[in-house]
Amino acid sequence: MGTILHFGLGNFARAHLLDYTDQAGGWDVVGVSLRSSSVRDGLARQGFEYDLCVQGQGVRRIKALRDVLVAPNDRAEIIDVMADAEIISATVTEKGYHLDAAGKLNLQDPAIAADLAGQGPTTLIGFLAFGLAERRKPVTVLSCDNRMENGKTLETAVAVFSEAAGLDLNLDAVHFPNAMVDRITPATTDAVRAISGDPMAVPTEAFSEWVIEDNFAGPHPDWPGVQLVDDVAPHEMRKLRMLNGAHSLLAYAGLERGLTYVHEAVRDPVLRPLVSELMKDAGATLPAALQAQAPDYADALLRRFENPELAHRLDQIAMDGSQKLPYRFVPTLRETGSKAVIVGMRAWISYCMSETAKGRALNDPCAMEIASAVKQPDPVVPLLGLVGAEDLAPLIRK
Ligand code: CS2
Repeated sequence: MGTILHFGLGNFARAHLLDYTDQAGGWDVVGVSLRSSSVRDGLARQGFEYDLCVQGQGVRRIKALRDVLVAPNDRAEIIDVMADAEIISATVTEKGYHLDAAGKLNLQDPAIAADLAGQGPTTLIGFLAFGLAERRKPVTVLSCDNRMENGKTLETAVAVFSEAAGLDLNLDAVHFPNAMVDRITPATTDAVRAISGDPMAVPTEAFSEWVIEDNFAGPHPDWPGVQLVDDVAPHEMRKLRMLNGAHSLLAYAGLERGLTYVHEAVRDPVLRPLVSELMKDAGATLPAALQAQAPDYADALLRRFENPELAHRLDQIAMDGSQKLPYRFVPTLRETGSKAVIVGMRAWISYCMSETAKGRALNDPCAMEIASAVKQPDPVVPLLGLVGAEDLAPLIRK
């Protein structure tokens, strides 16, 4: 029996890590919501169990969640659980790492600055730094977010924060394996709630994948189907550039064409060949060993995207472009000059401009920077600067 303390209880975590852990058995999870208590309140009303509605496979009742803590109120308890948990994991999305376009911890970020000033912690980085500083036993910190080298990046961010906070933190006994995570998990709709009858139900697809660097500090659940490997990077590249790259192209170019869902956009006669081209270009950037599998992987992705039952909204994927595009578009564009990625990047830029023109602040941690970039005579360079690609402006300008 072991405990996982998991930060970020969005739908993805409840369809991925919690499903794997529930199936493994013998472990339980204590969840942490960093901001609101709504998920905790909803789950607490039903004993922290919920329905996972797996498309084409029916409903699974997930019971691995033992409790949910809410950061603003339960700080001391979170630090207490952190002192003994065997694994501390996280799905806080790309923006939850508070990094700049170069991937370094942004010490000026308001939430990080507040944590450093002792007004928190409220961020994952703050909780890890303060919690690990009080912990003596070895522990595994497992990032489950869509970033290249997510574990290594998190380790560096925690070290930089701890130094800035003057904490005496010895990370030798803390292992931060990299991991690639995959399962398409849309937001829950009223239709899904109605069908399952569970207000906390989570919809997801049958497919799932989890590749983890074999670098644990101690025990871990016997997660069914998980691949433990020495080097996760090729798998991260494959997934972030092909699946997530295609998703972002479909999101911005699909919204521009007045579409709503992924399954509509992937069937669009203009977007379909573009998506295939993007995945082909991205596949060409992969290490040789994975290039041979890329065409079959691309076909499998198209079938997953075509699934109308998932009702995966394009505007959900369009969020946080400044955090997502450095991994999804920029490497493929740099290495191949991909015309399909150029279309995607141009669609993101016009998305930023049209949303701002409609007076809507973007759902993006760089919303303010985007709003001021859009007002510039030439918004291309400052916008590309936010994703670490201003030097690619000549390629993007029409
Ligand atoms: C999506 C991802 O919202 C998005 O940005 O591209 O959540 C995607 O569905 C997952 O990474 C699939 O594993």
